[in-house]
Amino acid sequence: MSRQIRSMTPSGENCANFDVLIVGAGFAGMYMLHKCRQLGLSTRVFEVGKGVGGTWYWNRYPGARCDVESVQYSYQFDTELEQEWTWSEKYSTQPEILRYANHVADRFDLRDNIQFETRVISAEYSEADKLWVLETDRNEKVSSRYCVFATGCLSSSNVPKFEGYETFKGLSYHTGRWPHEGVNFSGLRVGVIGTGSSAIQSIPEIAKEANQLTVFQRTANYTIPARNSELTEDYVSSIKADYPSLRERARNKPAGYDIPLNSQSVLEVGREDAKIEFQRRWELGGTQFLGAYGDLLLSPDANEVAADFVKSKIREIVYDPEIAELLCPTNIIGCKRLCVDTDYYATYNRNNVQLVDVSSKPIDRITPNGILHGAKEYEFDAIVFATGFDAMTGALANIKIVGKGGNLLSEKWQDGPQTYLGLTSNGFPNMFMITGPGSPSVLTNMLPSIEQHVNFISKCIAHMIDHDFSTIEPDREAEIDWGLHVNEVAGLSLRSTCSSWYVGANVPGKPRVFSPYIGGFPRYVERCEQVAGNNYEGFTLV
Ligand code: N01
Repeated sequence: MSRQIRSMTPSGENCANFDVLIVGAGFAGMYMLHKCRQLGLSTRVFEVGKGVGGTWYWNRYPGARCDVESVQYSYQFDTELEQEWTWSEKYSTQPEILRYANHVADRFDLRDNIQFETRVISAEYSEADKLWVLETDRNEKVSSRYCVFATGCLSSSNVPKFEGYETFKGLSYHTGRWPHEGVNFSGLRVGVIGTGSSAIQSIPEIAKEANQLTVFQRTANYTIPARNSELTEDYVSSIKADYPSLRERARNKPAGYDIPLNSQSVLEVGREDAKIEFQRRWELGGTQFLGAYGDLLLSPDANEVAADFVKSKIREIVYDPEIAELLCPTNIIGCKRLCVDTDYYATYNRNNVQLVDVSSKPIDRITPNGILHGAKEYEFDAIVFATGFDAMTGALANIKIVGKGGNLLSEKWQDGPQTYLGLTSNGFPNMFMITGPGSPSVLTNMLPSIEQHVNFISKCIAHMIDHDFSTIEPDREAEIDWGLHVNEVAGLSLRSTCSSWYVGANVPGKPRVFSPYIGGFPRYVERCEQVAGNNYEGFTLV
């Protein structure tokens, strides 16, 4: 059904006007655009990249693949799309996911409404006109009634301010901004800084190509073998024959991801029996490892049992006992995001790979020839910064977002993000965030979380139009209550207890707040449905 918003151009501005402006053309922005078009709303999407795909457009480092099973890391809003697309592997590679994103863009004819190679630099709310005015790096201004940020949770690259960074004479790359033409490391001496998911996926691949590879590890990480495999025709047919059941099972799981979960306490079953279950899950591979028992992320004693199992595996795989000990993490398993790998630990058995521990003494500086650590200069032809992202809030912080009364979102959030449901923020009417801080987002399978948010936002906009409302804004009390609830549930999990990007610890000066909502996808969805069902409880509609 086509809906019309009688919005006008902001007073005194000569700019094009839309019903909805969307920032970002990853999976969130693409689906938001599709829904807006279904509602008959005039919509424009701004995207920095030359193509769609977001995360999967930028993160092209060797070995990049998703660690959520492909058949679940996919849209479910269109049954024909589900049927016509066939995933080739259990965990898709970045090129395959990007092909999927492009397929969706073509199939739903999305490109005409996306303006590529355009960065939004500011978004200001005009109270007089009840419009958002966005300014881009192309010196243009556009306005709209609604503004939706689909800017991603892990899209703003974080390169720590290493002294001498700009003096390096060799090649340097960030995993999250990888060159489209790829990089040939053959014959090169390569340094990798970081041992998070991106590093753990890329290190085994770079090691196969490079002459020498040196990894600088600040915090050892737990990783579980992926056990990736090609999907058989039979398996794909069985999934396609009953996609709704799979989606339904996933929707009812805390992470919106259908993996086997056991609610039993590991402390009740005892270490020996637990070992059998951990071994079974180790052989199965993937993040389901942490679903072995219900208390692994609740009790330090329980967590230790799982951690000890993984450490025993590291000691089994890595030949050199000293290197094995360096690779054994000392923190809680699952506190930082659990990684999934192919041959990560075994890579340290290669003659051309060395590990440098920078945990107690940080990297001193980057030099023209490489990296100085302690008394030693490591010489490199290329340095890979696998140093992660300014997560959850970084992409929003890069845009000057100004709400009512000329107030800046960055100032409002200087002690941590404040949102209602991770979707909206008081003082910023008609503004939505997809998978924003305070929503399950990064603790879930992103695709269903994105779809749930987009469905919420599009229903809300339809409701506004149908009832002739012009603005929606969350109440401050509702936002405060939601923030308290997000904090309260975070405090119950061991996940909030260590220095990770979940709490912003990887970016110096960032407030330490556990910003995703850890209460689980089903509980969150129920709350959103309750809010919408009660005429947008906690919001003021004008
Ligand atoms: O980033 P990270 P990432 N000196 O922040 C180190 C998703 N993802 O890009 O732990 C030395 O995890 C830092 O050390 P420390 C996934 O959600 C998914 O790898 O802070 N080292 C750490 O080792 C993931 O969690 C997939 O002590 C420094 C590393 O850099 C998220 O993205 C694949 C340093 C950064 O690790 C981010 O992963 C890839 C310094 N000054 C990513 N500064 C899949 O789906 C930072 N480090 C599989």
